[in-house]
Amino acid sequence: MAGEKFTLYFYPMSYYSQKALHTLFEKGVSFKRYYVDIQNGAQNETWYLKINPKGLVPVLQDGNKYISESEDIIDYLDKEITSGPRLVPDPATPYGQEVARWRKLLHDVRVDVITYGTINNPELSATGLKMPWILRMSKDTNHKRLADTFAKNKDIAVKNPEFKKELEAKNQRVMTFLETTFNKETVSALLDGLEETFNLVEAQLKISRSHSQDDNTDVWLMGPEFTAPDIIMTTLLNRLDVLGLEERYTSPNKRRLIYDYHQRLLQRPAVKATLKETKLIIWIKLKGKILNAIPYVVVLLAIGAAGWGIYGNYLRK
Ligand SMILES: N[C@@H](CCC(=O)N[C@@H](CS)C(=O)NCC(=O)O)C(=O)O
Repeated sequence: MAGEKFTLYFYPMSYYSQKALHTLFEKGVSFKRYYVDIQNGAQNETWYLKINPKGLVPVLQDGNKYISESEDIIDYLDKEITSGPRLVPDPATPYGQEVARWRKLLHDVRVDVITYGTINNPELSATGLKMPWILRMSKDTNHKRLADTFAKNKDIAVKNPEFKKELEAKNQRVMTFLETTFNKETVSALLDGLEETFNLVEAQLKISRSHSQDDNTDVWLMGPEFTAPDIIMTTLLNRLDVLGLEERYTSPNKRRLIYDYHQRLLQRPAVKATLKETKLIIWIKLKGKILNAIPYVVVLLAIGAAGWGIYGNYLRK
């Protein structure tokens, strides 16, 4: 659409992209979308490395400014856009400091390892993965995809020495990441550690609820205001759901307040819009597959037509 101030470079299934998307929807701003297919290495192409040398999504573009890091995107949008909830209260106030503390605590959860670790060790998922089939996320495909990315990055680094340092560092990270996510004990330990984080969240919701005058009003993590830690919690809860881990962490018998909180989050229009957007991945992937198949279909049709012509000539003889 013409006239939009912001462009979001993102991948719909990416956790950090979902945080940025959710923020844009909470703020009620329209924006241009640019899909960066991180499963096929688009994040390491030179045009993208120019806007984010780390080769990670999301990136928010505002004119000639590019903001990477999902937490910085939240800060930026909250400063720029006055509509929607105030996500980042004044850090000079005790309330603002408490919000900042919760943001850090939740941002530090190693969701990347939890995600790939659960996919690579599916027995860790309590109720089974709910990944869209078209993403083909399995131990084998992940292994192959990361090995391909590794080789592609080496090639890009040779041809573009200005990105060599970044790409070499990235390949090192990819290697370590791969090893970590295949190590069931490490992933299990992280999942156990997450129990403690969720105990803290449950306790915090209890505090927020106890300060509320009325049982029927919506209470978020920090109280009556919806703030940045709620954006992270929404994304985390939705990710656990996709990984089939929601029962382990948020069953109503175990953590009633988190369960209720999640149900309330799911009613927010911005959350509904984010989830709808992430489901578009199926169409984006399908479109990619159809476009990739076109040259083969054309060749097959050409062969068919030529064969038909030869056969016609043979019959006429
Ligand atoms: N700290 C960054 C993390 C971004 C990140 O790790 N993005 C992942 C997708 S969820 C990515 O782009 N991965 C592609 C790659 O590692 O090549 C943030 O908060 O935005």
